[in-house]
Amino acid sequence: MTQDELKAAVADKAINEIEPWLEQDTVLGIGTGSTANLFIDRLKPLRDRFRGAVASSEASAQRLKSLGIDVFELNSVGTLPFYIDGADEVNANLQMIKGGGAALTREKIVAACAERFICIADHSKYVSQLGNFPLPVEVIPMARSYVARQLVGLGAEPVYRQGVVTDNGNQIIDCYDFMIDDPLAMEAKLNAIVGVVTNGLFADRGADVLLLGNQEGVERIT
Ligand code: ABF
Repeated sequence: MTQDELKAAVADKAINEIEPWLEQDTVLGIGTGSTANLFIDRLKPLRDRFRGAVASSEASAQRLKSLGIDVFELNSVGTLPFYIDGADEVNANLQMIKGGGAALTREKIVAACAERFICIADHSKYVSQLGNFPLPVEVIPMARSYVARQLVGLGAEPVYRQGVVTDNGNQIIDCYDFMIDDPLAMEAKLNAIVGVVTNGLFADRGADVLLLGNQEGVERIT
């Protein structure tokens, strides 16, 4: 199977995972990226079975709306039963690096409100140690150089993602050459730097279920 076929297979499995729980008042948390997009597309035939969705990016919100699915502001809904999203890397503890698409802050907020985080990914994302994928850090623009210097102090090679403005009006620094031994501790350290809005480590709130596509099928890891 190609990588796209694997992504489609995990999107199908995610539909199976949530379908029995859909009710008329259900609002789903929906992520961002190519795997999440495949999941969104599969929601169309189910759209009359649930109330709508909260999206982690403008792009996902537009895609949902184009399929006739209502999109709500997070502040207008309570807890979400599920958050379904992809990842850039995920380890055996279901801790992740996310934010390659620059939506990390909203992804983290929506994930925080979800009872269950279902991560959907093809096997290329499954790693023994997080950090080969450059870790994104969202920063307040005026703090960018200061934060970059602090990141060097932590052992990273920070690179400003030129030309990218997040949905929140901020900038992204990607941390290269930054293998992460202790994701929980590093997530907290990065969050403590003044000017950092969020970092792309999802360790404190990792996934609850990983649907991992490989050549043998879709593995369900909890
Ligand atoms: C979101 O989309 C991000 O956190 C992550 O950066 C990316 C994964 O995208 P894809 O599914 O296209 O690989 O989940």
